[in-house]
Amino acid sequence: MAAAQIAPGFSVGDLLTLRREFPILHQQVHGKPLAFLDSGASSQKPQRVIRALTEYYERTNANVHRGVYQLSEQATFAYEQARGKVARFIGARSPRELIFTRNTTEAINLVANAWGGANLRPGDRILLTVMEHHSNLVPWHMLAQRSGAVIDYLQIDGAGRLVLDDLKRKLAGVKIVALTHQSNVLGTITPVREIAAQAHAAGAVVLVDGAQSVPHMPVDVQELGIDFLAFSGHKMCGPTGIGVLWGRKALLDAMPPFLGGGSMIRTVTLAGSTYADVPARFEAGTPAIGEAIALGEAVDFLGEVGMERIHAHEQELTVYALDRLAEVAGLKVYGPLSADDRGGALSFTLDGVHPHDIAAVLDGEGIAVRAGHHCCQPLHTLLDVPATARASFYLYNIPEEIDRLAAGLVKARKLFT
Ligand code: 7TS
Repeated sequence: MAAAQIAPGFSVGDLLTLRREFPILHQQVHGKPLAFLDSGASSQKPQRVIRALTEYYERTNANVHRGVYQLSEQATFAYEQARGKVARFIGARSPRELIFTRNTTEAINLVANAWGGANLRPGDRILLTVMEHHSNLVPWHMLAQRSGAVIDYLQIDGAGRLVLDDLKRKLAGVKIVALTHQSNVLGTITPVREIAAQAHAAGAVVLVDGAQSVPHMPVDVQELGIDFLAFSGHKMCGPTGIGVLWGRKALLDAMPPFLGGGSMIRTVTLAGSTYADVPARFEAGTPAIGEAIALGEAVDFLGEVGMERIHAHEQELTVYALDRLAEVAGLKVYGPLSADDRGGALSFTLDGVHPHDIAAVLDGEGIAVRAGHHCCQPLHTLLDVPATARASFYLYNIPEEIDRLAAGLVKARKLFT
């Protein structure tokens, strides 16, 4: 997206107000103010989301879809209301297209098992990209092993962008394309709409891993023209233990169940079972009720702040961080070096300093970053580094935290070289 097209980010006043809503941010770590730069792993939660969770347990807690008593009806109403809020947030046609899962990982496993099990035959092809998180690789590896399907990968160029020259050829015989919308390592935003259109023309369905996009930019499933979208509540100001699979209704309706048990059946006899309609068919057992309700509160919050503004703010931070990090001697950033087609996950290495040592020195400065392979081992093999350090931004981060990051990196380099 060109800078001119995006809404302006936040004013200093907006940011101060926003930050006040996140109680965890206002603490000292090792005697320094916390600079939380690891929202790519899990975001912090505003007070109103924490309150929604505790209020559920204090006032409404009861199992859903079973009791006729008032509390159970209230819990069911709130749970289904949350489904509606999240569905609207991503532009779904109906809340019935939205399945609550534990996280992105479970949502992708659901599709690989239920859709993949029913649709893939030996020799069918699955198309992924080399920059996928393990949760969008391993379920397909497992499916390929079970079904005899074959996996191919879209490659990346030196700047970390997908190579699409040979997309048409790679799509031949492909039944499903599964790709990330935003890389959790490189920050690359992928051209999902273009890939989905070509994939559909080739007869494939498209699953998008939205774990790093839905929290950070406006995502509309109709506009993207995709078939499945997976994302996690905990990365978008919601609680852990709640995630989402959105799917086109016709595809979901045709899919057999993934997990079996209570709540997902129509009838059970000793001879066998028949299954409920979607979404109940895919929500076996007692769901994460309070967490779903609190995720509903999180999307209300994000919607009120405005996803365009959140994206614009993160782009401003990313431009600033790319500038500041370029001043650090020996530092190499991976992924696109312009903010136009990247989000605010910045992975880097520092000559002579192991990424874990970078993270430890920064921790001493009160700065939280992640180090490691970020669940993207194949990508790190390709980049020819065992690990990187990563700073990732969200709506509550401020430029001063990036100044502290740059200073911390200079200090780490001095300590270790
Ligand atoms: N896909 C992407 C692109 C991710 O970044 C992550 C988590 C997942 C899937 C899995 O999400 P989960 O909620 O099911 O665990 N990424 C990270 C990360 O980058 N650091 O910690 C978790």
